[in-house]
Amino acid sequence: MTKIWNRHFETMPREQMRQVQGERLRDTVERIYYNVPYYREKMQQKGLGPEHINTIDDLKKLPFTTKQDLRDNYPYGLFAIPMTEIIRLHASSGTTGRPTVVGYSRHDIGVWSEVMARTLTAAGAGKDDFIQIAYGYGLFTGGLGLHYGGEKIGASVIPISGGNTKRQLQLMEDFGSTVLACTPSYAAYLAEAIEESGIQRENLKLKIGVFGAEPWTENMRREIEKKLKIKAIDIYGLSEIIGPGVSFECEHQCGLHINEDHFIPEIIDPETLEVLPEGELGELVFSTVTKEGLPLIRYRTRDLTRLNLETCACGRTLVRMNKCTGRSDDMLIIRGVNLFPSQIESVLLEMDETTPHYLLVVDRIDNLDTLELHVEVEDRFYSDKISELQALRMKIQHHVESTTGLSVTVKLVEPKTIERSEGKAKRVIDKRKLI
Ligand code: DLL
Repeated sequence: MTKIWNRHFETMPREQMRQVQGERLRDTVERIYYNVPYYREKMQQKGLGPEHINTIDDLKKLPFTTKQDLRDNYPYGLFAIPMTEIIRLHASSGTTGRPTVVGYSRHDIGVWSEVMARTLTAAGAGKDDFIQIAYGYGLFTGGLGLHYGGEKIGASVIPISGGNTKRQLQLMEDFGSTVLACTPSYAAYLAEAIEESGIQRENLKLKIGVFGAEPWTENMRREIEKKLKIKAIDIYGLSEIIGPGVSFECEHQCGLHINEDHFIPEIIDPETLEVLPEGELGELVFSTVTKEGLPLIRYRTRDLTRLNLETCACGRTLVRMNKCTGRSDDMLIIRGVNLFPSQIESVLLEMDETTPHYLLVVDRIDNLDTLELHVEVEDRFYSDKISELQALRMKIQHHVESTTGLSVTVKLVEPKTIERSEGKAKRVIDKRKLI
């Protein structure tokens, strides 16, 4: 039978869940109204007081929160409890300006461990497992998030942190790691490194991967699963909401279950800000309803996905979100055409000759956007014959153009020359933004 960490909440009938969410929302709104001046003002501007929020249906009355609001109140302005009650700080770097700072009370660390215990249990991990945590430890939430969850389920946690690939492989073999936790791009890199190291796969005990923190496609999943001979599970989260542990896949790999007794999701149209009906694609928004340190109401993630309320084959009733393959702010607009880097990744992984290691270089020359794709060729297809490489270049160009509708210049590069990432991968250089 499917193992479920918290059967009560993870399989709760939907109507009961809405009840729980409504009660918790009411409590959270009361706390932020009295403790966070920023929220009090925003609610007052809308003519709202805590008495107006009674059920989950009242959620849509509340104002949104954005990353900019966190920046404007840097570092601690949105915290809802005194600093004496905050026992941990994390931060996410972001692309511009100041980091976003998040704070946890002891209770919050408990919530985080709980949702991570659910995540790891759904991935198939338990007491007998050795979890190699190759997410970065530090201000990034990946390392410590997985760490507390791993300890909570009673697994043996190996807090190796990111990087130092040689050591990762040595410990993986010597310590008998059964679960690998890292970004999918680092997992792809480790798979390559294992092939090169001469380590025999049968000497490794690896069986599960818990990968997240960046978008990755189904094709990438299949590639990693094949190369590492493991089951690769997608996990999603963001620092502002708690870190990893917001949602997780189960063994059926058909959408990520959201821990919605703690984080209530909505999908909105990013332009009109209207809430969209179940199943429609839009921007994911979360309200935290159990957090004490930094409760956030209707936080706009910028991640694009859709929700599915059907009960999963695993028995969980928790609403599922689709794999996130793009963010509204990752989307490139090239000559008016929308392009997500994940579309390129998918094309490359469908071809035998190429690896998922690529770099998109976008520029503007004479007022016209240009798109250049640097692709690494699989070792065995890298040839000295110019004509063969030329044919391959044309083939990739054709595939990319027919999938995306954009003309592209393809540059083939030698195997292992595109920089590997030990954390989140960088796939795009947009020179238009640098000007
Ligand atoms: O990346 C938390 C995390 C750590 C999640 C380890 C999973 C595993 P941030 O650094 O704040 O937090 O980045 C959050 O990363 O808004 C998404 O755009 C992206 N992201 C996270 N997980 C996934 C995923 C952590 N599974 C931002 N698929 C989010 C796609 C993801 N994107």
